[in-house]
Amino acid sequence: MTPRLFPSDEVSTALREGRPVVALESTLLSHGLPPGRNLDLARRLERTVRDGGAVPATIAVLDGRPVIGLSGAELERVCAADSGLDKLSLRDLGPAAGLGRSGATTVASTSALAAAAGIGVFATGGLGGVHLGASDSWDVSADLGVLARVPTLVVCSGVKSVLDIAATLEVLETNSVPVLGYRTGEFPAFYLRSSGHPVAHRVDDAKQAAAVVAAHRAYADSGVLLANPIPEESEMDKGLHDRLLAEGLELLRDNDVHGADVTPVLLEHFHTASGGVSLDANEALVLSNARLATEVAVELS
Ligand code: PSU
Ligand code: MN
Repeated sequence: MTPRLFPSDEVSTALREGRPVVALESTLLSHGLPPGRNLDLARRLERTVRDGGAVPATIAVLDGRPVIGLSGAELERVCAADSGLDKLSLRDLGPAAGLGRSGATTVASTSALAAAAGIGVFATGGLGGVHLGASDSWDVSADLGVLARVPTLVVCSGVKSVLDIAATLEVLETNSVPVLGYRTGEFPAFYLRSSGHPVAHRVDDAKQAAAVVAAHRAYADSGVLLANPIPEESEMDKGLHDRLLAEGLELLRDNDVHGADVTPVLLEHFHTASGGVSLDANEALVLSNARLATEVAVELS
């Protein structure tokens, strides 16, 4: 059965003509950034992709329709303070489509929708992963399971240190997802350039990344993770980072926060308690990932 997808005219034309397209997710806009800043970033991300010579395809589910390449008005709707959008992982796509609901897509659902639409490259901020204490809670993001099955290149800045990074890397290995460090031999930790955990492979330019992606497709159906550290000038101070992290984890415990709410609640704490420093960092890294993803998409096409 062909999935019901709603690509914009621009995106379908680009795909038909074999021109590069870069997918962008919407959860980082609606659930990861405050209204007021999210729309501006959404537009800058799309401009970055265009400036690099590719077509941006921001993805969300609107009134039950998975839209691949939101229009300007749809982007405004997703970023509105009163959007009321759900956070949709892959398990939620069927219910949202079947029941006519609207929601923002995570790495898991964006990768799956992008692949179904024929888009091979996707830029985001941070990947979901194995949560601390997952051996009791079983909280492992569906992002990992989807990367195991969907042949999308995901360009991100690693995972947050609110996750169990070592366990996340183990699960990626188990699922045969190659993790490439971009100009680094260490896995990045979102706000920080390094987590201290080594990656097995390093690439130094978009051409090398594209060569790996093209070769990987011949051997496995899994995706590829290209881990691009936050730009040096935007990296968060380690002391501030560690303090916010400890506070955030305490907040989760005190308020009994679980499941899909964990990441949004933590992000909100980082943004308010850092007086916006984490927002600047967040924006800088996503823009840098969009730039890199575009370079790779251009190489692949
Ligand atoms: N990490 C961030 N910002 C985000 C997310 C992760 O720094 O907005 C979002 C992404 O959409 C990611 C999702 O796919 O959270 C993972 O959520 P969960 O752990 O509930 O699967
Ligand atoms: Mn979870």
